[in-house]
Amino acid sequence: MASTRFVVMSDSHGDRGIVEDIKKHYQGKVDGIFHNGDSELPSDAPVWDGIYVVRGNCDYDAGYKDNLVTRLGNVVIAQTHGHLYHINFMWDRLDLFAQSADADICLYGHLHRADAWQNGKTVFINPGSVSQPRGPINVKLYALVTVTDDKIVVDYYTRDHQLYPELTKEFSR
Ligand SMILES: [Mn+2]
Repeated sequence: MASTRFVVMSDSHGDRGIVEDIKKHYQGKVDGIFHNGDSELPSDAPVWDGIYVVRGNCDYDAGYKDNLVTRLGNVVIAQTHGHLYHINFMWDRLDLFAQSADADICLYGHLHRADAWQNGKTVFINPGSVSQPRGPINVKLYALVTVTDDKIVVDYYTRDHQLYPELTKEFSR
Protein backbone atom coordinates (compact mmCIF):
# COMPACT_ATOMS: atom_id res chain seq x y z
CA MET A 1 0.00 0.00 0.00
CA ALA A 2 1.32 3.44 -0.91
CA SER A 3 2.00 5.69 2.04
CA THR A 4 3.15 9.26 2.59
CA ARG A 5 5.46 10.05 5.49
CA PHE A 6 6.59 13.40 6.76
CA VAL A 7 8.29 15.02 9.76
CA VAL A 8 6.92 18.02 11.65
CA MET A 9 8.70 20.24 14.17
CA SER A 10 7.90 23.61 15.71
CA ASP A 11 8.93 26.32 18.15
CA SER A 12 12.68 25.74 18.16
CA HIS A 13 13.22 29.36 19.36
CA GLY A 14 16.79 29.99 18.26
CA ASP A 15 17.95 26.39 18.55
CA ARG A 16 19.40 26.04 15.06
CA GLY A 17 21.19 22.79 15.87
CA ILE A 18 18.07 20.72 16.37
CA VAL A 19 16.54 21.95 13.09
CA GLU A 20 19.73 20.98 11.27
CA ASP A 21 19.89 17.64 13.07
CA ILE A 22 16.29 16.64 12.27
CA LYS A 23 16.80 17.69 8.64
CA LYS A 24 19.99 15.64 8.40
CA HIS A 25 18.31 12.65 10.04
CA TYR A 26 15.29 12.57 7.70
CA GLN A 27 16.20 14.28 4.44
CA GLY A 28 15.80 11.83 1.57
CA LYS A 29 14.03 9.31 3.83
CA VAL A 30 10.64 11.06 4.10
CA ASP A 31 8.34 12.86 1.67
CA GLY A 32 8.52 16.20 3.48
CA ILE A 33 9.93 18.13 6.45
CA PHE A 34 7.84 20.89 8.08
CA HIS A 35 8.57 23.60 10.65
CA ASN A 36 5.52 25.37 12.07
CA GLY A 37 7.21 28.61 13.09
CA ASP A 38 9.00 30.40 15.91
CA SER A 39 12.40 29.21 14.75
CA GLU A 40 13.81 32.73 15.29
CA LEU A 41 16.19 32.07 12.37
CA PRO A 42 16.59 34.27 9.29
CA SER A 43 14.17 33.28 6.52
CA ASP A 44 17.12 32.90 4.12
CA ALA A 45 19.10 30.54 6.43
CA PRO A 46 20.49 27.62 4.37
CA VAL A 47 18.82 25.10 6.68
CA TRP A 48 15.41 26.01 5.18
CA ASP A 49 16.35 24.58 1.81
CA GLY A 50 14.12 21.49 1.66
CA ILE A 51 11.92 22.44 4.64
CA TYR A 52 8.37 23.83 4.48
CA VAL A 53 8.40 26.63 7.06
CA VAL A 54 5.95 29.32 8.20
CA ARG A 55 6.23 32.44 10.36
CA GLY A 56 5.56 32.40 14.10
CA ASN A 57 4.77 35.33 16.37
CA CYS A 58 8.48 35.49 17.37
CA ASP A 59 9.71 35.54 13.75
CA TYR A 60 10.15 39.14 12.65
CA ASP A 61 11.67 38.29 9.28
CA ALA A 62 9.24 39.36 6.54
CA GLY A 63 10.59 36.64 4.25
CA TYR A 64 8.42 33.97 5.87
CA LYS A 65 4.93 33.07 4.72
CA ASP A 66 2.12 33.06 7.30
CA ASN A 67 0.47 29.99 5.77
CA LEU A 68 1.44 27.23 3.38
CA VAL A 69 -0.69 24.61 1.68
CA THR A 70 1.38 21.68 0.43
CA ARG A 71 0.26 18.58 -1.46
CA LEU A 72 2.30 15.41 -0.93
CA GLY A 73 0.91 12.64 -3.11
CA ASN A 74 -2.84 12.72 -2.43
CA VAL A 75 -2.46 14.40 0.99
CA VAL A 76 -3.27 18.11 1.36
CA ILE A 77 -1.41 19.72 4.26
CA ALA A 78 -2.39 23.18 5.54
CA GLN A 79 0.30 24.74 7.75
CA THR A 80 0.34 27.82 9.97
CA HIS A 81 1.76 28.82 13.36
CA GLY A 82 -1.65 29.45 14.95
CA HIS A 83 -1.40 32.87 16.61
CA LEU A 84 -3.13 34.56 13.63
CA TYR A 85 -6.13 32.27 14.26
CA HIS A 86 -6.18 32.98 18.01
CA ILE A 87 -5.73 29.34 18.98
CA ASN A 88 -5.08 30.26 22.61
CA PHE A 89 -8.81 31.05 22.81
CA MET A 90 -10.67 29.15 20.09
CA TRP A 91 -10.33 26.55 17.33
CA ASP A 92 -13.00 27.95 14.96
CA ARG A 93 -10.69 30.11 12.90
CA LEU A 94 -7.98 27.48 12.52
CA ASP A 95 -10.72 25.06 11.48
CA LEU A 96 -11.97 27.52 8.85
CA PHE A 97 -8.42 27.85 7.51
CA ALA A 98 -8.16 24.05 7.25
CA GLN A 99 -11.59 23.81 5.60
CA SER A 100 -10.81 26.53 3.08
CA ALA A 101 -7.71 24.56 2.03
CA ASP A 102 -9.74 21.32 1.98
CA ALA A 103 -6.93 19.96 4.14
CA ASP A 104 -6.48 16.34 5.14
CA ILE A 105 -4.00 17.52 7.75
CA CYS A 106 -3.59 20.89 9.47
CA LEU A 107 -0.20 21.56 11.09
CA TYR A 108 0.14 24.20 13.79
CA GLY A 109 2.38 25.10 16.73
CA HIS A 110 2.47 28.10 19.07
CA LEU A 111 1.14 26.31 22.17
CA HIS A 112 4.32 24.23 22.71
CA ARG A 113 2.11 21.23 23.53
CA ALA A 114 2.12 18.01 21.54
CA ASP A 115 -1.43 17.22 20.45
CA ALA A 116 -3.29 15.47 17.63
CA TRP A 117 -7.05 15.45 17.08
CA GLN A 118 -9.57 15.14 14.28
CA ASN A 119 -12.44 17.40 13.26
CA GLY A 120 -14.42 16.31 10.21
CA LYS A 121 -11.91 14.84 7.80
CA THR A 122 -9.02 16.99 8.99
CA VAL A 123 -6.42 15.78 11.48
CA PHE A 124 -4.89 18.70 13.40
CA ILE A 125 -1.33 18.15 14.59
CA ASN A 126 0.81 20.16 16.99
CA PRO A 127 4.25 18.52 17.11
CA GLY A 128 5.00 20.21 20.44
CA SER A 129 8.20 22.22 20.83
CA VAL A 130 11.60 20.69 20.05
CA SER A 131 13.23 23.15 22.46
CA GLN A 132 10.76 24.62 24.96
CA PRO A 133 7.89 22.27 25.84
CA ARG A 134 5.09 23.48 28.09
CA GLY A 135 2.36 21.70 30.01
CA PRO A 136 2.14 18.28 31.62
CA ILE A 137 4.27 16.51 28.97
CA ASN A 138 7.54 18.32 29.59
CA VAL A 139 9.50 16.56 26.83
CA LYS A 140 11.10 18.14 23.78
CA LEU A 141 9.35 16.47 20.85
CA TYR A 142 8.69 16.43 17.13
CA ALA A 143 6.21 14.38 15.11
CA LEU A 144 6.41 11.78 12.34
CA VAL A 145 3.18 11.40 10.37
CA THR A 146 2.35 8.37 8.21
CA VAL A 147 -0.65 8.57 5.87
CA THR A 148 -2.04 5.52 4.10
CA ASP A 149 -5.24 5.14 2.06
CA ASP A 150 -7.38 4.71 5.17
CA LYS A 151 -5.29 5.89 8.14
CA ILE A 152 -3.30 8.80 9.51
CA VAL A 153 -0.83 7.78 12.23
CA VAL A 154 0.95 10.40 14.34
CA ASP A 155 4.05 9.31 16.25
CA TYR A 156 6.09 11.60 18.50
CA TYR A 157 9.87 11.41 18.86
CA THR A 158 12.39 12.87 21.27
CA ARG A 159 15.35 14.99 20.17
CA ASP A 160 17.55 11.89 20.04
CA HIS A 161 15.07 10.32 17.60
CA GLN A 162 13.58 7.82 20.06
CA LEU A 163 9.86 7.04 19.81
CA TYR A 164 7.78 8.53 22.64
CA PRO A 165 5.06 5.86 22.42
CA GLU A 166 2.61 7.26 24.98
CA LEU A 167 1.46 9.92 22.51
CA THR A 168 0.97 7.84 19.34
CA LYS A 169 -2.46 8.40 17.80
CA GLU A 170 -4.24 6.79 14.89
CA PHE A 171 -7.12 8.32 12.90
CA SER A 172 -9.37 7.04 10.12
CA ARG A 173 -9.32 8.74 6.76
MN1 LIG B 1 6.68 29.70 20.31
